[in-house]
Amino acid sequence: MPARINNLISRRKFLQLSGALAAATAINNPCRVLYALTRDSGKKNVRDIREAFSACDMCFNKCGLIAQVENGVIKKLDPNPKSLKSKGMLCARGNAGVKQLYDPDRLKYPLLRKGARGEGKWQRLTWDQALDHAAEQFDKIGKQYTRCGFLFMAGTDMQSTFVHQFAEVYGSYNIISHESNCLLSRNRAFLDTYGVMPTPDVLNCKYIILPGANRFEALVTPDSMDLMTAKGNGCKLVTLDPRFTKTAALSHEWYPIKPGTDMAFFLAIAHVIIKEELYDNKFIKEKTFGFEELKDHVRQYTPAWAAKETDIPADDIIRIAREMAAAAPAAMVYPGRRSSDYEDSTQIRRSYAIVNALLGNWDKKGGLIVPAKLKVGSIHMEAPFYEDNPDNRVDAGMAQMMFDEEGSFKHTRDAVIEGKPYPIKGWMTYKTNPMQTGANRNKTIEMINHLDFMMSVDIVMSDTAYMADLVLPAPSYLERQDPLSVFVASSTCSGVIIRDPVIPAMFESKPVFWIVKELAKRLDLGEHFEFTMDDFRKAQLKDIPEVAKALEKDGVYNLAGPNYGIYEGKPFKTQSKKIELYSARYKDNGIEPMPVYKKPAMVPENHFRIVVGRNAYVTQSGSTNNALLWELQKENSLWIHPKPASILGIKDGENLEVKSSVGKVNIKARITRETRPDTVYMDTGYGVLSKGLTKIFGKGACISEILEDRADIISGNMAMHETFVKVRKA
Ligand SMILES: Nc1nc2c(c(=O)[nH]1)N[C@H]1C(S)=C(S)[C@@H](COP(=O)(O)OP(=O)(O)OC[C@H]3O[C@@H](n4cnc5c(=O)[nH]c(N)nc54)[C@H](O)[C@@H]3O)O[C@H]1N2
Ligand SMILES: Nc1nc2c(c(=O)[nH]1)N[C@H]1C(S)=C(S)[C@@H](COP(=O)(O)OP(=O)(O)OC[C@H]3O[C@@H](n4cnc5c(=O)[nH]c(N)nc54)[C@H](O)[C@@H]3O)O[C@H]1N2
Ligand code: SF4
Ligand SMILES: [Mo]
Repeated sequence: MPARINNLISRRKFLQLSGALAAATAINNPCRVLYALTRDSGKKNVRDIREAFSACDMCFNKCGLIAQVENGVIKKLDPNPKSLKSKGMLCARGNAGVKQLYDPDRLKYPLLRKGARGEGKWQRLTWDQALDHAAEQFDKIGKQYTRCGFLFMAGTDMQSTFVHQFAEVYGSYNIISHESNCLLSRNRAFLDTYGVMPTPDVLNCKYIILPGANRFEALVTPDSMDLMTAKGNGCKLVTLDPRFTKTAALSHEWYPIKPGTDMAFFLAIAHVIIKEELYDNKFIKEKTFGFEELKDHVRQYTPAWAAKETDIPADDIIRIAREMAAAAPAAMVYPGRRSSDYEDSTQIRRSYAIVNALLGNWDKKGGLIVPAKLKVGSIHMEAPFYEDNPDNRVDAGMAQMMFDEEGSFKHTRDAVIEGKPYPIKGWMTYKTNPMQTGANRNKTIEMINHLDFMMSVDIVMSDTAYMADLVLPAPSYLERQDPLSVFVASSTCSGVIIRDPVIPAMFESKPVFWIVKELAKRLDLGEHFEFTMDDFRKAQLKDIPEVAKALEKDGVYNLAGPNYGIYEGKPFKTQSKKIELYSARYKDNGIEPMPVYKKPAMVPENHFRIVVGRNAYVTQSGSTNNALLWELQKENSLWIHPKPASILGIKDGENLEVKSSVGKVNIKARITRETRPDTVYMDTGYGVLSKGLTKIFGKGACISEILEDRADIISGNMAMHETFVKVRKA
């Protein structure tokens, strides 16, 4: 069917499905959408066409886009070629943004839970009723349990900063982001080695090892784009992944490494580089700390030993070490992104950081760099002091070196369940879905059952919203004005991107900035939010007026370098003022100063290790119900290798039961050689509880239901690859 006809049909279907939508639109935004739709299907010659800049929000990358608007309806999203970060790319999910906007499943007005939690019975409220009710709960919980008795959790978003500011003026230190389920152990490792989190200059690199970094499916711009260009320019790509991902398929070499053994591989690489003196002596002397200790330490980690641990032949390890050293400094171990995998993930990532240091790629073209970043302003906010508050966050001290500003979802959830060190009875979530993305779903349910009040701000009835007491509808990114987003990307640029409403907010949806302002007023804290979004943006641009012009003209501002050599002569922000191969600070904190390899637990007989990952058309848990993306995959399945499948008598497509120590799910088998025989896999975002997600409800299984909630010991990052499951025919 031609795309245009298909579009018209689906728009009509959308209108039928959503009578409430039409009514709400008519109230909010003088019939524009309805009017435009009627005009469009009839008199095609009366057309009001315009284009508007925005930033994609189908994942955190914020690729630049240009929306095509016809008679008030967004028809299509195109890439903004001026964005150097996204380099003229809008991925499948980015293109599907229109279906997120016009999704009949969108939340339309505030809803109050009726009946039991998770029963799915709701009462429609006006905004005044909803905000009065919420303010009452905030007040009550603050008085009864101190202000820290309220927990705040906001996902990746330009407006998340206002949720954090609201938490601070309300008086709670218990603020967590999604990051303790994502990349904190990676950040910990690189910060503790280099004093800053570097950016990989993928574009100019000649040799890249991608350890479980699935850049051609788990898209990170510009790295995903640069990787392709670099490959075209002769860069060698080596992927280590227990699964044959698209990245593995596009790499020169793929090793299905035994899960949990990457540190053995990199310690052996370090062994070869040091033993064969393949490093830059001057660099090591001037810029690193603890080389002699490292030399002694890695002597034991021979390639022959690592081969047995990793299932990667010793000869290949030796060859890769030599090839990398020959390409250095334009060679790197890609730092990767999600590191919520093992209990020693910080130390695993330290081993990547150390090999990078041995390659001498710091601050060099094709190496690890720290691009110049724009200094944007903000509106200063003085938070009141609440005398009765406890001394610390509820999860304080539960990991050896937690990031105070991020905390740990895993440890916070445990603390809420135990009521220790003090009770938490309220929870606000904004644009995050821990019911799907926090390992061990039953524990999240248990946590919620310990609360007096839970409030969720989302665009659809996510599983997390489904469990809440009060659900508030938010506008999508195409209907909102956000603060400016300042980003640092790769070598090519850092910059600023702007997001203004392309069309007015539909239904009764309200941005979280407005929500927290209204709550603050009701809690006598209104004085802290006496500014508009325009005021906020003006403050951001105070010292960089040139940016405003570019944003107006191009929708994005790109800051060209300098990107290399900017660290020359500067001390590293570490204890020794150098790159720490050896960390005395770790030693002082009772942590191994250099990564010490510990064999991962053996997969018990008749069991598999289950790992987490992504494909190119799903963003974590958030887009499986998107009409366009859903067409690409309607449910998930369990990837299982033909060998164990045949032993278990499992046929392709057959129904399975997958059981771990914390839960069990039913899911269809996908028999494939694209995973190791000892490792199974399923996509995230299926097996939902929410009946409000009409396309995927009842489809597939929820991986978080069976993932054990272990944590990285150092950072408190969730560790999701430590789970073993038993698989049998259902
Ligand atoms: N099982 C499993 N767990 C994981 C991961 C995994 O792959 N599998 N990945 C981990 C990683 S790397 C990360 S980053 C985290 C991410 O975990 P989350 O922060 O939970 O991210 P999403 O799953 O994308 O959920 C985003 C939520 O925001 C809602 N939303 C989308 N757009 C808007 C909007 O404009 N406004 C509002 N108010 N809401 C919106 C969506 O409906 C959805 O409920 O999960 C981690 N946990
Ligand atoms: N399409 C798409 N793009 C995305 C996202 C998305 O959800 N969808 N999410 C964004 C976010 S928030 C993030 S954090 C990034 C995540 O980006 P990545 O970290 O690159 O992605 P993942 O797919 O989570 O994971 C890693 C890979 O590690 C493999 N793996 C499992 N165990 C091991 C092991 O022990 N060793 C090795 N070497 N590999 C292992 C898995 O099979 C998987 O393919 O992607 C971002 N981009
Ligand atoms: S990578 Fe795709 S989904 Fe993410 S911001 Fe860019 S276009 Fe949007
Ligand atoms: Mo992430």
